[in-house]
Amino acid sequence: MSTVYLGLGTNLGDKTFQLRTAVSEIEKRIGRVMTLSAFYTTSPWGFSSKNTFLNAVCVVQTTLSPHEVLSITQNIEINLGRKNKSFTHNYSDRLIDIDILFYDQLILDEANLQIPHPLLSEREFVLKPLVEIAPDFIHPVSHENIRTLWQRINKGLPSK
Ligand code: PH2
Ligand code: MG
Ligand code: MG
Repeated sequence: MSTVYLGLGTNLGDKTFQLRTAVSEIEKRIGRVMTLSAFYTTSPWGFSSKNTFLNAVCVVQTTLSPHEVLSITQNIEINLGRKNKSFTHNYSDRLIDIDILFYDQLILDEANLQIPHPLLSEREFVLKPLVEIAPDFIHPVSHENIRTLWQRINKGLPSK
């Protein structure tokens, strides 16, 4: 059994409904959702939009491999109506986005899947819900815990 940390975000439609539906699909198809953060209203990061985001993270116990988790999260995104996928920093408004943040202490660097998520240490919208539910989790690359990453970004200091 492995533990996967998923980041969820939406800035279109009924955002609370989108996040709740995504979590229930994750529970049905990926594994038991052990912890779910609060839903945080956040400003668009890395692009400009008039639509604010609702973000959350959850911790899931799964027997699936990272690639199986990826293909199911992508299928859930499509089922929830996602049309436009962003490629490298060309972000756009979306009904739902589900990102793999961590998978145990695994480090994976492949063209279609990087774990840990390469930008998570720079993203307040990820670290804020993550520090709520997993402050002591150690980032397998930087070896710092989530609380430390959160404090750095919260003080406006650059991520290492
Ligand atoms: N996701 C992005 C880019 N920018 N900003 C916020 N606030 N929340 C997100 O989930 C988000 C973003 C790329 O997936
Ligand atoms: Mg994303
Ligand atoms: Mg994504």
